[in-house]
Amino acid sequence: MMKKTCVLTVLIMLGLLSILSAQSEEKKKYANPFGEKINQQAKKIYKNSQNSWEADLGNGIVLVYIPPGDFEMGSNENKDEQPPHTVYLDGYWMGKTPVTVAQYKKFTSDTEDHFIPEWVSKYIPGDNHPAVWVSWEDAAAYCAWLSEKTGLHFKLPTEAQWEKASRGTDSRKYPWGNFQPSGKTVNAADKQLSLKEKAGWADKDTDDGYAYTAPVGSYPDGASPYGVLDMSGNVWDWCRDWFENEYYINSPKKNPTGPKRGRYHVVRGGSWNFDTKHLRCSSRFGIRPSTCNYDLGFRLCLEELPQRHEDTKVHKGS
Ligand SMILES: [Ca+2]
Ligand SMILES: [Ca+2]
Repeated sequence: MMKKTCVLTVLIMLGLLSILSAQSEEKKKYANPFGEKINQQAKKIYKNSQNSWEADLGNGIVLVYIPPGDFEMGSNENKDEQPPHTVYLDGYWMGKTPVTVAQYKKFTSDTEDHFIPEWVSKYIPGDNHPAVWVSWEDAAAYCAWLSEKTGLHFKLPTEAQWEKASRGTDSRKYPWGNFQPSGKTVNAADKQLSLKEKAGWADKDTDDGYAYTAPVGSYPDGASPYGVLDMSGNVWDWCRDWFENEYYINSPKKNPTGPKRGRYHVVRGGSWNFDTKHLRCSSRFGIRPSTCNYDLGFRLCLEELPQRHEDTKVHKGS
């Protein structure tokens, strides 16, 4: 009997040891240059197909790392996008997709507030669709709530962070490049919408498969240079900044955060209910912060920096 107990104890000890060593192997596998907080919170951190770091926080929340450096912001296409100018941004993490209905529901049930009205489900028929009917205040409250839950400091992206995550550093017109939008790259106002609604602005020659919102991440061919999805189309994304037409004339060249005050907050990227002109990466628009709409959602941003610059360099090539 005594012998059996001993054998059993040894077996249990061996089992525990193998679990512990597997865990440390797992940690090694995902060795990365990022801060302790995000490493603790992330289920895993890995390189995506565009060779960008991606952090999976669970519950479908995936962030893509946008490395520090310059990019060209703005364009000559519209007055409010002029002049095109070089902007430097520190590194940051951008939500790979808009916040989903499932993720947002955890917040509404926890806070017993900020509910999406039932009738809006026509536009968001599943939990993996983007949350809509979310005001700027609701979106900011979600970020504060998630920050409290995770200990990570989530915010809405600035307009500059949004644009860099969308177009990268080569001044491209759309997240996927310079060729015109198609039914494979983006959910915009297309044939499907014109079949359901009187939408004269819809492009009847394009079929992206969805009249209203599409499940997030449905258009991998429309990914940005970093692998961020749904930047153009699907839903508009709220940004942190106030909107001002002439902001770029005197905006800071490093980490701009928008005008000090305003009446409208920036929204970016167009949606299922808009034609292709707002799908350009540099296209800008402003909406009152209390506005809710069935094609307006948001995505997360996290300004969690790498621990040391040297670490980033080492791991970039790995
Ligand atoms: Ca569509
Ligand atoms: Ca979008």
